[in-house]
Amino acid sequence: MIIKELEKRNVPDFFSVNGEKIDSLAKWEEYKDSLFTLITNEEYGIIDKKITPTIAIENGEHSFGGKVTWETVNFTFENDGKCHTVKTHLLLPKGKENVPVFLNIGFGEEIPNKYLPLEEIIDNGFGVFYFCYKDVTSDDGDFENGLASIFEGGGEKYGKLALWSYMASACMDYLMTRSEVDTKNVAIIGHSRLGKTAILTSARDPRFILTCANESGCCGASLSRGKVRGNETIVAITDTFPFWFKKCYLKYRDNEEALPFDQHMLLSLIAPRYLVVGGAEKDFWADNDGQFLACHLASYAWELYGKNGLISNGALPNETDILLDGDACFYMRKGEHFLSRYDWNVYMTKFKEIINNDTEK
Ligand code: GTR
Repeated sequence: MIIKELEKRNVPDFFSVNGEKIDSLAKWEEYKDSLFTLITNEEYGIIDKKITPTIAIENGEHSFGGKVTWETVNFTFENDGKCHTVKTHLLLPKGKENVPVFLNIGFGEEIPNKYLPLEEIIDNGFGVFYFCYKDVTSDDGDFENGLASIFEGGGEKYGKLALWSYMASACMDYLMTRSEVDTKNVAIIGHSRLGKTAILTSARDPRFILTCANESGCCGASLSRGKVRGNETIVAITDTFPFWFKKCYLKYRDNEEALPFDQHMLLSLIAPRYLVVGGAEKDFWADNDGQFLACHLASYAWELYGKNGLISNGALPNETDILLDGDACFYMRKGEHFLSRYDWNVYMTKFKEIINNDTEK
């Protein structure tokens, strides 16, 4: 079944370079950086200037009936005389040490919000580090505001996904400084465009043990090749959101076969760490089959590390498949495009398993 589907999609073997198969871990490790550069050059762009932000903590009040310590942490970035401050929220179970944390890039200012059932996450023993993506920069073609205003080349050199991703890695830098945080166990989670951001971030930043890409779809976890009616294509995404990408990405509109990679190669850069790709049955736009097949293809990278990628029975996924046994996981739930409590529970289940396996060693 998978083989037939892949034939239809016609995805070249991108684990071969100039006719030579990447058939050892050493070759893969050697190739990884140039692969990431290729993907960012053609699609997302990158901000290569590293700025250490000034950190100011506003308060550390106890919320949610006293069980959460909530700090507002302001990151001020300065570059060439310009500066911008991004507000973040560190929400930790009060009094707990060595806390595993989800870094969540979110849509709303409010906490909790419809995509962030904070109390349940805290009750499961996790902390949350949260920022609203629009505090980083607006979700439009204006590269004169927020962090976009301090890094030159917006649109040409990088798109908005790269900027949100830049902020996510800055958050990771900060988490590394916090003694309450189990810095070996930090996951990144985002929904939809912010799922794309989560993948992009983790592909570059190996400090995230787990990547939760919720319904990230086109230019996220799903293959660009072989879209069918009802799936989002590069034409559709760049018609509405051209500013998420580098301008040069437009050359792949209706021209997917010219891409020198496909999205599974971005996923493969997350190996050997853990990945969970989530889909929803009615989310045709995100192309569930394409997300599943991308996990399947990317598994090759996990195998090079002697790990399992996606473990499946070889059939295309159905609406309630939860394939969490491997290290590159995929699941689907009923319903539409959304980051629900159900989804959080799947991600928390996998995260707990990772932590428990680690402590057993
Ligand atoms: C859609 C977009 C998708 C997805 C989604 C979202 O309109 O086409 O790729 O990112 O928005 O972020 O909610």
